[in-house]
Amino acid sequence: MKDAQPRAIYLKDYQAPDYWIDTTDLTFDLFEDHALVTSVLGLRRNEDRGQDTPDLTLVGIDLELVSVFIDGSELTSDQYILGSESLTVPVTRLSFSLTVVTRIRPQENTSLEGLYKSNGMFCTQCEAEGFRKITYYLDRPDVMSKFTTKVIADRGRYPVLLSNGNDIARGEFEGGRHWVTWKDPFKKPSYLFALVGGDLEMVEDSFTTMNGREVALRIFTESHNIDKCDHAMLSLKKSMKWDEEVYGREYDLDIFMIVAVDHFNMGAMENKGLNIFNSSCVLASPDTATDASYQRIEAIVAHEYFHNWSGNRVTCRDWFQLSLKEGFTVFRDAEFSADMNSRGVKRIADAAIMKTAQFAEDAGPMAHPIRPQSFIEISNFYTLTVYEKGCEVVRMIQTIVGEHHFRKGSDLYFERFDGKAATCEDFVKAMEEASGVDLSQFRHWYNQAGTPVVTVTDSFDQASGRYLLTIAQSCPATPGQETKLPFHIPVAVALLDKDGKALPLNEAGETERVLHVTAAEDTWTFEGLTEKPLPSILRNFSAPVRVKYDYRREDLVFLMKYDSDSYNRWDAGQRLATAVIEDLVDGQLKDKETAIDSRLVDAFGVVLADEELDKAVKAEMLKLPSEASLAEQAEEIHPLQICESRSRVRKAIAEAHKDKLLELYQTLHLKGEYRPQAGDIAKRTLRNICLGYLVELEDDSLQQLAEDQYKNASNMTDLRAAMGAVINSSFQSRETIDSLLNDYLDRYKDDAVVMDSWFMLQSSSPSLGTLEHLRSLQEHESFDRTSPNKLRALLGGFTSGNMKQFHSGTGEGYEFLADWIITLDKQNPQIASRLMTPLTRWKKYQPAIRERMRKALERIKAVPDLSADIYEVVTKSL
Ligand code: B3K
Ligand code: ZN
Repeated sequence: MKDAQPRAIYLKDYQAPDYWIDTTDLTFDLFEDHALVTSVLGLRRNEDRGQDTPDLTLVGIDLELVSVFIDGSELTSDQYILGSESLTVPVTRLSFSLTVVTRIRPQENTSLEGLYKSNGMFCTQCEAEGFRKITYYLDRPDVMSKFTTKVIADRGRYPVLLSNGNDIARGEFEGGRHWVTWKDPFKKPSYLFALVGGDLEMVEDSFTTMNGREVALRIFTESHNIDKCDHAMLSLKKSMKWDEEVYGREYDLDIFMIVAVDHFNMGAMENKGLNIFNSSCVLASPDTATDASYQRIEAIVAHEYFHNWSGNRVTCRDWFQLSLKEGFTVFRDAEFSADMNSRGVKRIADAAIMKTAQFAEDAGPMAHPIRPQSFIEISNFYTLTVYEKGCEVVRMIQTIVGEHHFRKGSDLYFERFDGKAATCEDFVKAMEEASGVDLSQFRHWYNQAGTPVVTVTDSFDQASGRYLLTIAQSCPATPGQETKLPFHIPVAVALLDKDGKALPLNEAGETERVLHVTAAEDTWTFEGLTEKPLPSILRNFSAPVRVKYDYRREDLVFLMKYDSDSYNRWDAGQRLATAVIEDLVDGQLKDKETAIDSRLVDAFGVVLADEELDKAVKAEMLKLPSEASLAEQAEEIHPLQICESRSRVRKAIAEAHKDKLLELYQTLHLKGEYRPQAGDIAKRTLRNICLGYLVELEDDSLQQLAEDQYKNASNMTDLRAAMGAVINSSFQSRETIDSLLNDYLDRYKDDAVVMDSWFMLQSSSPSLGTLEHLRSLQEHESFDRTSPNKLRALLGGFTSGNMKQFHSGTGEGYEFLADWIITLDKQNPQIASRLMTPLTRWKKYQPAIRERMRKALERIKAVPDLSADIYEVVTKSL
């Protein structure tokens, strides 16, 4: 029996373990209907907890216990206690060996956690608490052990057998079985354990480290995908080099492996020396992957590689510290991507995710600090808050202590905690010690949830030439945290004169200054000005906060044109567009005809015509705020009005600037071989944005443009963009749309990753993605309900990417989602829980919608035996 109701655990209750596991020797005997796991643990009393020998309790889930031995003697069943999720054995010595044999059924494991099968191959996912589905263990990250793993399987079916570390021995058994033994010389927690067994091919390369050591690099996939690994390999080599140059971190084993698997709950996993990846985050070729996938692959390969130090060599003491490894590693991968591509655009893209999705999380029922104080199911805390806001917190530390001290702090942190399990506090202390900067107040970022609001007011006194900038901060209440203490917020500002030039702010002539906002309210004085400047606030998104300043629309137009900070220049455009679209939403609600503010349309024309503007930034500036972003900023969400108003503005921009859009579309056409490089990517992105606008117009020749681009595309980026343009256009016939969809299907039906987009393009299309259409798609032969990627494409595309259809009718979309959640909860709780997120935001919607969303949640809540994952989210949301 499981606990009747899942219970919360608290950070404040943390206790060190009673025992350490110095060595872990595992043997896996893999068969077609089960696997036998023999685990030999070298245990030692944690003497900090006493000299006595209390009973040892190990955790285990869904295991069939076969036998238990202590120091070689088998225990009888009255000598141990077998709980529903635990095994307790008596202890009489300070150190001893425990052998446990269990039987597990990877073939029946649909949760994709622990050991499972994907397309006939064995693979594992152990973070956070999946190892307990493999064997009884102290499955907690502060227990670090040296692992040796022997894998035995049929040679024909599973010629490749992998685990962490180096392979030290291999051999054959009679009956066609073979074995390989792997030894990992580094201590690690169980969540970093990995095993793979399958019929895989590999590409191989090598990297010479800064100290001249040769590391073998291997990427494994099913044979039909073996030609799609080059980009991941190149990304890996770039990451290894970058981590040496920027952080002084060298790789430590003789071999680094990546395995691509189709069925995977998230993007990838940083298992020591054996990263396991979702195929969609590894495989790329010009005609199967878009520019966006190329960049995502580069970023994720880097992220997982960087974990080798920030996560593996130095790990987390407990799961409340998750942001210690994730926030820091996201920061590292963001900086890597900025160095490899366009820094300005990377910052804009990251800020956009924060402002639409993370701010929404902070404002929702699951809001938590980057270091949560409690959780029911840790899987629910792999969130944008822990990852992306965690990254922003690390970035603020760098802004506050300076780049030089930040690097000294990171060196100190790695040195001090190498081979150990650390806490967020340890990280902050290392930064404080290395820099001499007091971060006491800054620590509130780790404890307090919610997005701070920074309200800026200013005044200018002509006679004295004095300009005053007053900054006040506040933070809304979040569940369990009614009031907040003031944060330490670094706010980067510049002051623009009437020609748009940034004024010098000190003797050295610097034009940007970081204001350290620490009080509830504070005022800064700038002397010697001759006119009232226009402030450019929170440059480069220097803190994860909302800025309130009473910009006039002309001011925003001005900033769009002159601000030298790419992020703020973009943000000014987003603010203006949001305000204009909100006018239209208001008008619709009041049944009042409202004209589109021409200043926005004109400003977009200026952006289009600006020859100086970096193309990548220009592309970003030409995107209207997404529906999700408009929803996030609304007091009360009126989804259908948002969709309609936004689309009206798109049409108006297209109409006003048709010629310029067409001219850009034509001149940006790239000839020659596809290269996933920043310059080319910017051109393709900009060109496809132009296409998106052009198909808003009822003009046969423009509609033809999209169709022609589909037919002539020489790479997946252009093909997918053209397909999107055709599907989403109101002026294309169903016949044309179907013929393109069929063509795509014909070409790509055997490529699972490419087919994900086929589903996603349809489910997220406001015209095509109706409930009826979704029901037919879920029966399609290329759909696979056991594949998280397919589920995300179909359901995520609909609920998060198709505001119009998800909210249309009288709640049928919510009931459809609820049905899926209830089914999926039995199969794969982690995926079910993720997909439920859109429903949890019900309180922000207009009353009729709110009520229907709540009803769907209530129905889920009433289902008996919910997983801890769904139970936690549903009870916190209602
Ligand atoms: N550490 C993994 C995430 C594991 C999620 C488990 N539910 C991937 C990453 O952040 O690199
Ligand atoms: Zn990570």
